[in-house]
Amino acid sequence: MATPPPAVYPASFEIVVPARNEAGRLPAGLTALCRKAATLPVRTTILVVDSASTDATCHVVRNWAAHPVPVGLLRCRQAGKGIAVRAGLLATQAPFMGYCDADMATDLSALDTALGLLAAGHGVVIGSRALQGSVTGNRHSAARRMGAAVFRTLARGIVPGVTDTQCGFKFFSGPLVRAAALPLRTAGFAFDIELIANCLRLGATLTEIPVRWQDVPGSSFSVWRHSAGSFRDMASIWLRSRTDLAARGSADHENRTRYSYMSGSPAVSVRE
Ligand SMILES: Nc1nc2c(ncn2[C@@H]2O[C@H](COP(=O)(O)OP(=O)(O)O)[C@@H](O)[C@H]2O)c(=O)[nH]1
Ligand SMILES: [Mg+2]
Repeated sequence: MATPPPAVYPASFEIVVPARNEAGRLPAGLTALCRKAATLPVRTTILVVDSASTDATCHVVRNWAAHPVPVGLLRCRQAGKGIAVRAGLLATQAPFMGYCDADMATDLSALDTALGLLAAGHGVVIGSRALQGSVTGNRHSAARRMGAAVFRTLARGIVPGVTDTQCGFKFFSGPLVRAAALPLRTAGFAFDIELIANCLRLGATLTEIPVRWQDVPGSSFSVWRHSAGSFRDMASIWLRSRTDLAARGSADHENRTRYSYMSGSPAVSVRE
C-alpha cells in the first residue's frame, strides 16, 4: 500500500526506485537521489517500490526524514524487478517519469540531460554504458560481464539499435510509458527489453545518452539464479514481438496516430 501522497503533488517529475532487500544500499542511494532531485528545475518526487523484502527496506523509506523532495513507498507482494517497476510506473501521474536502481550506479548528473531531452519532446531517454563518452567501471564478476555481453547481443534482435537495454537509468514521457507498461508481462530483470519494445511500438523516439556508471557491490542479480530466467524471458519477449508484428500488419500506422492524439501530451513525439 502506498504511503500518503507527497505534499507537492502534482509533481512534474516522478522517479521510481525498485528496491528488494536494499536496507544496506538504499540510505546512501536515496540521500544522493534526494540531493540531486532538489536541484532539478521541476517539482520532483521519488517513489520506492519495495517487494517481498525480508529486511528493513520499507522502514528505511517510512522513516525517511522530511526533505524538500518527498519520498513515497509502494509495496508489492510479488517479487520481481519487472513487476515492481511496472507497479511504480502505473502509480505515477506526472508528465515525466523514470526509474533508477537503488544503488545509484549511474551517476545522477545524467538526470539533467534526461530531463532536458524529455522536455524537448523525446519520449524515451535511456542511459547506455556502450556509447562513446560513457565512463564505465568494470563489473566485479567476470561471469556477469560475459553474460551481459551475450544478453546485449541477443537483445539487439528485439530492439535493434538500442546499445544497452539493461542500464538501470531510464526516463520517459509519462503518458507514453504508462501505456507501454500496462501490457508488460516480464516479471524479472529482462522486463526493460519488453518495455522499450512497447514504447517503440507506440511510435516513441528513443534517445540513448552516455553515462558514468560504476559497479556497486551488493547487486541483487545472481548470475546463477537469474541468468537462465532472464534468457528465457528474452526468448518469450522475442516470440511475442514476432507474433504481434504479424498480427498487427497495417493497423500499426493507425494505432500510432491514435495514440499520439489520445495522449494529448506535447512530450510524446511520434515517429511516423
Ligand atoms: N522491488 C523490487 N526491486 C528489485 C527486485 N529485484 C531487484 N530489484 C531492484 O532492482 C535494482 C537492480 O539493481 P542491482 O541489484 O544493483 O542489479 P544490477 O545493477 O543489475 O547488478 C535494485 O534497486 C534492486 O533492489 C524485486 O524483486 N523487487
Ligand atoms: Mg547495480
